[in-house]
Amino acid sequence: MHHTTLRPAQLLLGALSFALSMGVQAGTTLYATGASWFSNAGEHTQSSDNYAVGGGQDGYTRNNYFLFDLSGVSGPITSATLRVYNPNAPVSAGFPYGYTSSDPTETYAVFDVSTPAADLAAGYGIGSLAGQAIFSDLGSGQNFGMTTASLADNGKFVEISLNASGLAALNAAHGMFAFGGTITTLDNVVNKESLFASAYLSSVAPNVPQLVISSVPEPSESVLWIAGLGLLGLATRRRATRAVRPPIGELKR
Ligand SMILES: [Ca+2]
Ligand SMILES: [Ca+2]
Repeated sequence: MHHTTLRPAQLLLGALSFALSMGVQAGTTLYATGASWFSNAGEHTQSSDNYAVGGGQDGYTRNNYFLFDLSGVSGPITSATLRVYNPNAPVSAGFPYGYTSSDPTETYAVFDVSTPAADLAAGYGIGSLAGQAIFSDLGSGQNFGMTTASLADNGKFVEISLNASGLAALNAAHGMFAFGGTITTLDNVVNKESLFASAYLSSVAPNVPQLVISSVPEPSESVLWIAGLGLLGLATRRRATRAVRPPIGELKR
């Protein structure tokens, strides 16, 4: 009959390992719900989800953005990586794609965005002052991280590990959250110095840009876990005591 005393102990072990795997550090991957670019002339095509960034042969410079829905994230985020797919094929024959620069590397930096999500989605024509202000917002302010990109990144995810400012901003956010992006190593020549060329949010599946986060559970969840483990421990001890103690009838004999 010793298996009846073993079972609560096994339950306790199971609960412990579950708590360790699930509760202490949970990993979540969020997929971008929006992405696009604004040019330095203030242009933004409302329906476009092309997230190319940098200098183009048309003489315009582009900053991009990525939108994520954080409403399902609970608990403090302890680390986060923005992963953005960089194509290795043109969207149409002859189009530039991925990393296109005469320089061996370019630096891509991620910034805070103070523009509301609804304004990021709206359309703006060339010369729009509102569009130009958004272009500036996407490439300035608080830096959240940066990375060096090269031809070797074509056909891969470019990864930007978020710094303390980025984590603080994520933890302060509720609902929709936007990252702005810019190439900080552009020269002053009209040429191609771009990243994510030919990249469209709607056509890069299954390589949709993503935010991979690690978070700890809410304090209330932790308390529940500890309380649950305590109750299991108590049950284990009670059963063990009951099994060891002989029946009352036997004691009288
Ligand atoms: Ca900004
Ligand atoms: Ca450059």
